[in-house]
Amino acid sequence: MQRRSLLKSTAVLGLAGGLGWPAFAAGKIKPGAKAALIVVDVQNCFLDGGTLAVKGGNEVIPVINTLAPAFENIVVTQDWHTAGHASFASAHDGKKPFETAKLSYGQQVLWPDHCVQGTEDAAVSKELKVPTAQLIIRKGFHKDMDSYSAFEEADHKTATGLAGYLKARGIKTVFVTGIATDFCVAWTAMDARKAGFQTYVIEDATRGIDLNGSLAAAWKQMTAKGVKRIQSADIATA
Ligand code: VGL
Ligand code: ZN
Repeated sequence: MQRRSLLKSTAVLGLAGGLGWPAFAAGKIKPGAKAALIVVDVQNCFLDGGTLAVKGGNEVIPVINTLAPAFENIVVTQDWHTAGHASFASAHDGKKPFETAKLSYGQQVLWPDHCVQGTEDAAVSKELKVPTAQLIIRKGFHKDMDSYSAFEEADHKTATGLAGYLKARGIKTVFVTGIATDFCVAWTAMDARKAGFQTYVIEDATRGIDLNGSLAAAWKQMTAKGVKRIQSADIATA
């Protein structure tokens, strides 16, 4: 039934196009009232000059700024660590950044000190233009636990409340953008699927860290979980 009505509406759209209507949504995804844009960690720490700068990170900003007006619902996330956080190599004797350590909830990649609460490094980039964003989710603020995902912390138990917020507002579909593709974007997208949302990652609106092949691995895992990989040009923007 759903498929048949989809076919029908496609035919109508095709006809409308032929009659000279604007190429409105032709082959493009038009996010409606039930869709939300999630902008992950576009913070100074992950941008040029930041404590954990991601190559090309700044390039996501104009892409997200162009997408934002097409969304009625926008959520921004912020990596928000305590000083001396367990995800920092500096908190573990003899460990260097990008090595791993076994913590209570499993293996943890150890990072340079980054995104410490209240610092300019942790601020959302001033270049990011998402004036209609209604919610900022801060994560990674428990000293002994990391949280790549905007939905749940690394123990896969402690919820941030984002799923409930989105569901209470009737959101069915999320579009994930930001930094880093292979960590916070991927974990957020996979948890969005787990929470029952239709989930897209807009690839050119993300950049990855790519630690030992982590970027390709993340895409493989995301795809296996039903996350759809699209480009910003696939979205109908004004
Ligand atoms: C992130 C590493 C450490 C991310 C956050 O935003 O992807 N990556 N903390
Ligand atoms: Zn972090």
